[in-house]
Amino acid sequence: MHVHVKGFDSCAQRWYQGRRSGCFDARGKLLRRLLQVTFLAILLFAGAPQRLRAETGEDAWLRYAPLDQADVAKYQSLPASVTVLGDSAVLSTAQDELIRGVKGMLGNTLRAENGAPSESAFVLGTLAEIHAASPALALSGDLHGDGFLLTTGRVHGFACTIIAGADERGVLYGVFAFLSKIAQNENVAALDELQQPAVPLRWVNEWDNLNGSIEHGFGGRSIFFDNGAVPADLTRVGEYARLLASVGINGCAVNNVNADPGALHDDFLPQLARIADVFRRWGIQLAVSVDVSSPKVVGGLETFDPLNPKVAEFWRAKTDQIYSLIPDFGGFVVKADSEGRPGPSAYGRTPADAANVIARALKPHGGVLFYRAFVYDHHLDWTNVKNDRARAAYDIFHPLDGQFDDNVIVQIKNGPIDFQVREPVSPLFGGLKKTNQAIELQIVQEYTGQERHLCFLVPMWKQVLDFDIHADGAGAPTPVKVLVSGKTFNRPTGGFVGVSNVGLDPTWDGYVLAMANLYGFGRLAWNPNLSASAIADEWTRLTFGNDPLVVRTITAMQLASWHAYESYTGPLGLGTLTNILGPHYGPAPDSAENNGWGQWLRADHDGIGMDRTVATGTGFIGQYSPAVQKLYESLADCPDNLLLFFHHVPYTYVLHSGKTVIQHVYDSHYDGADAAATFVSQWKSLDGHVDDDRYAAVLSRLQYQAGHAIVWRDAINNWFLVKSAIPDARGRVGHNPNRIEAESMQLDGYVPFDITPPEAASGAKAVRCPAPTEKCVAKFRFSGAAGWYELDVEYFDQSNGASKFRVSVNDQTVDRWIADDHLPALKPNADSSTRRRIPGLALRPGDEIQIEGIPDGLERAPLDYVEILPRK
Ligand code: GCW
Repeated sequence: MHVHVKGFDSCAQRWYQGRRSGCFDARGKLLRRLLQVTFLAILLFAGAPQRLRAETGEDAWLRYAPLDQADVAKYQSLPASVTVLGDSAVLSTAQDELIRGVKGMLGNTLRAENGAPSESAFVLGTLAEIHAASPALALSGDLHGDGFLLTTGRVHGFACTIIAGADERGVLYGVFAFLSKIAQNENVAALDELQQPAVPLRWVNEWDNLNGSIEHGFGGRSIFFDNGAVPADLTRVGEYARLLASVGINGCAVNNVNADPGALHDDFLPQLARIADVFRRWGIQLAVSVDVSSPKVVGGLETFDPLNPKVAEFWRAKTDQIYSLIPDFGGFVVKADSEGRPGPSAYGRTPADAANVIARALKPHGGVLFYRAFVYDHHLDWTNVKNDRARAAYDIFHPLDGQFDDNVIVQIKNGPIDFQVREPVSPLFGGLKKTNQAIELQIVQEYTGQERHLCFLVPMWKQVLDFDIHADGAGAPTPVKVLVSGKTFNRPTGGFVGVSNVGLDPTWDGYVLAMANLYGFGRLAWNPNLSASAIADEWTRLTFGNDPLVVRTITAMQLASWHAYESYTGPLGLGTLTNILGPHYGPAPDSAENNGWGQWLRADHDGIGMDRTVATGTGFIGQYSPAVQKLYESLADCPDNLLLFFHHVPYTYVLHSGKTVIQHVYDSHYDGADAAATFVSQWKSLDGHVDDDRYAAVLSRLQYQAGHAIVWRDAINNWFLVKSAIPDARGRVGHNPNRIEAESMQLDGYVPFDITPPEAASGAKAVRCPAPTEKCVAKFRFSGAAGWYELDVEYFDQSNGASKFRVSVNDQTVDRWIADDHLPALKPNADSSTRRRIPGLALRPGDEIQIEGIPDGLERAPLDYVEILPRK
């Protein structure tokens, strides 16, 4: 049952022209409508199988929503009690969780017991405890790591459902897996299932600053820190730990890798210990990012040279101090010699020197050190065509292979640049054979739409994980997913690290649909052999229920989303063509060129792409094994989707697909923007099948995305048109017959101005109020045929003001709104460009359409264009 209540918006926004009475009228109407709707709802709800509760997204995939009566029946033979063998915080969490889940979904409260069962029961315990309690029970002994076993058997003579773990965490994971089956309506009667995690270390990193902000966090402020301290209320931390544990995450580094040395101050450590206390019962180890200059900055030494004995002593004493407060502390994460961070190069030392001195302090306690391979020079000389940032990680770390202690893990981003929409696999995965390695994936969508665009990253991660990098020469296949487990070269450890960056927002990351990425990360870290579609399907069922239409539709949208995003941002391996010097959000391809950051496109009038070949380019391809080199070195073999990452070609170069590069760019941008528009209609088909709140929140994000995909499409295509001077064979680029540019309207108060970069606005110009003023007006006469139309107003919504807009037709107000979407921009550009759609307007030739803007703060009610299309 889904009920729309319209009217709130217009009511809330009426105040600004003293139109209180209008608001009051609207409220009266609203009240009447609410009454009607309630009456209708009562009628319809009578006998309805299931109510759709209002949801915020806070429960994510752990909703434990009541099952339909028919489905509840399926689980009637489950035991009525749950007993725990053993006594620990994690085990009692497991017991509580089982009770909570069963109660939520089936409506029954299980009896909580301890010790050997005295009736048919759920029996929870480690394998060792279960063996001890019931030696006759033959359970599969091959359980290790954090693995678990779900089975049935007789314990003390009673028929029991057994959830056994290799360790206590395994028991908790087993409980979550069992509950997930019920939530997905699966049969649990004759269970016999053993699951083992693929890798031992399954961590997330949070880029939270101690002041409470988050570097590239899109879900509000930090749950861990506020104003330099760990807050008193850690409720959300506990809830987050629960979410993480439910997908098998066992470690979390809570502070930004751009680490504030203050995290190691004596008076801060007890605060961190409070977070660890919350994590502990969920089996999550706290970890901390550290700045390698801490011996100097925190310890007061005159040096942080890793080979100086005093520096070693600092790390030993500091680490001992941490373990005295946090006995199960996980370890440290280090970013050094990267993007301005201090590092061992200051003393002519290597990353291995810097890593080992800290790792040796952790070793006696069983802690680990993740040393990030994201080390590169961001002052590269761009005039030297042999320079290549992509080479950096391999050039620096490969020669050190074998020099890292065995509790050091080199943490490698999936690609050689930086979490772009598509990159080849980092060659470093194949370049370390005597060193532990972990893959770093970015769950938060920094370069992939910042939780405003739908972009399900699991399909991308799957391609990376399944990629055979041929690290073993002629030996067996060595896909990345196996390399990072440590199994290929018999390393003691390895893992997955996901950059998560959740915040206080009820949705955690800012967007209900984006939580599929956090879920998917955990599931892949546990089992990288799961398919993207299986993960999307699971996540959808757990997040929205088992309605087949919902499952089918959302799964399809998720699976299509990465390709769509890639198509309208940066196809052919160019990377996300975003503003790399700004918020990494909207289009601004020139920002990549002619600076030291090394994300060059090498675009000129004739062609585009980085030549990374061994034969004529930077030699980056030579960092791969011969089999992979063969895949990329020749134009004949190189796949289209990475062509411009590896090769510089003319715009007229013909792809394997038969299209020229330039026409592919044009077409893919139109196709991608069209795909984004279909997400809106797909989602609309779920009206009434998804609870109102999440339905509305997602719809508004998807509508925004559809508009911003057009901003991307037009900006990138215009940029290519200007560079190449080759027109779109299909005549679309630069021709928008239904568009009326603001600068061509009749302006009263508004003045035209040039947008930078020019491709960020239609026609490179927009209009704005010149200074703080009461209002500005832009108007024009409609010249089309009479009929129903939809009218799009493209304007700029900066975060430094909340301008008001009003649209009228022949003096009749047809829409008004306030521009306060908090987009990541202080200027009118492609980051702030956004769309207001007025869906159904009856227009006749000669109608006067007027847009009125009232500036606010530094936002001067900027306006780009109006587009009028026949109503669909
Ligand atoms: O891409 C860059 C991000 C930085 C980040 C860095 C890294 C934490 O823009 O914000 O710093 O990657 O991964 O270290």
